[in-house]
Amino acid sequence: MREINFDGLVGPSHNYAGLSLGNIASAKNAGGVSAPRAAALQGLAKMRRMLALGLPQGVFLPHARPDIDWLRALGFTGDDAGVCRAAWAQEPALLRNAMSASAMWTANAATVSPAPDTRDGRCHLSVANLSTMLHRSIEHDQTFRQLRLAFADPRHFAVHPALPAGLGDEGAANFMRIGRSHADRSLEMFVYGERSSGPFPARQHRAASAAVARRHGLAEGDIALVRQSDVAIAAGAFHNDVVAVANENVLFTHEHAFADRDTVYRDLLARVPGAVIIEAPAGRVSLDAAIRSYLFNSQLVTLAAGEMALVLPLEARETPEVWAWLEEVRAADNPIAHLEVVDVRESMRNGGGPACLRLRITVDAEAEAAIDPRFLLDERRCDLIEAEVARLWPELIAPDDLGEADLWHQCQTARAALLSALGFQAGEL
Ligand code: SUG
Repeated sequence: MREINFDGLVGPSHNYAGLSLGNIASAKNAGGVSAPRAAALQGLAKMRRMLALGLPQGVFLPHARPDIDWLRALGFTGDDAGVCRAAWAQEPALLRNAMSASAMWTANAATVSPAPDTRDGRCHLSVANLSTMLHRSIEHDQTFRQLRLAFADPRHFAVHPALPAGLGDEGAANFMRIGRSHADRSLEMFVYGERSSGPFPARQHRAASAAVARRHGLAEGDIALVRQSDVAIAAGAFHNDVVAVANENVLFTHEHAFADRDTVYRDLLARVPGAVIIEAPAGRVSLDAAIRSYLFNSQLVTLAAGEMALVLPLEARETPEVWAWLEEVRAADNPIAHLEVVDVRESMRNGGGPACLRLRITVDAEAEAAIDPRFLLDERRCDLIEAEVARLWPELIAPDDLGEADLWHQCQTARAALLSALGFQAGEL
């Protein structure tokens, strides 16, 4: 079995509208000028880097933006431009939401339980409702459509729609799978937040995590429901993957990621023989530095030789206390042997690091062959995407541009051209 990372391609409407309460980068950069073309090229370069490391790579495509159907459902009428014009005039905040390119962060697209963990031996995917943030709550319809197309074969996959909105679910960003190897039945750790007295919302509800685990048919003994620490949420860790990441038998985490760290570690070590916990003590790496640098929002991957690599954002190398500790981790006796640095600055300014940009799907050869190949990448398909992005994605978007008919039109035509170049029929996605 092997793990395929499906990255979200940054859409042409990528902008800094500051829509995410509790996401410090998004708030800090609100009102800034974004660079959608550079953003998509940065993301694509990361996908190519993964291919170069010998890892399989997939892609999910940008959602239709502005989301005209959503605006129509909110009562705006007319042709596409008329709908947007009315929204911009009456409720500009709604149009900003309808223009968000947030579907790029595919760690939030769904929660995935690979076949070895599930009762029926199929890979189960539950689309996340993302209901805590308005701009993200728009995503699940189009995500469901895309996942159902990509993983259409019912012999290998079961794709579940989003949970009811009252149960906040943020997908794989609050989920870690830890076991002996990708191929072994593993412990599925669901990390939730409690509504706290803190300044920011806890986006993942415990009941949502439990519902996903039930739907996926996981055995009781393979589930851990773990509470995220309030301190981490208050410091800006709006998702658990900002303070922890796991791969095969390794948990790489900050000391303050979980509410009850000792119990979490004890339970993990008891249930997963051979588990390795690599913890950043707060005395070496402050929670603030971890969140600023997105050290834990790295992709922890297993390379062909069996060694692990951390694929980190540039910001981690630029934060001295973080990089010094990482060099020690690399030199120490543990599975992490390589540090790979990628530039995803445009996404980082909205609080999305390397790990936010990807959804992991672990499959055996037969299930892999059943995936719609239009969602899988090789260098040639990367070239194809790159050419369309370079030709059609806007270079810059300033806040007021979001009200411009030219931009709405450009976002629609750029996406349509890309989908057609990749072999999708109009209306298929
Ligand atoms: O949901 N940012 C995203 C970032 C998601 C990161 N994903 C993971 N940690 N897995 C969010 O907060 C910013 C959008 C804006 O402000 O326009 C935004 O939605």
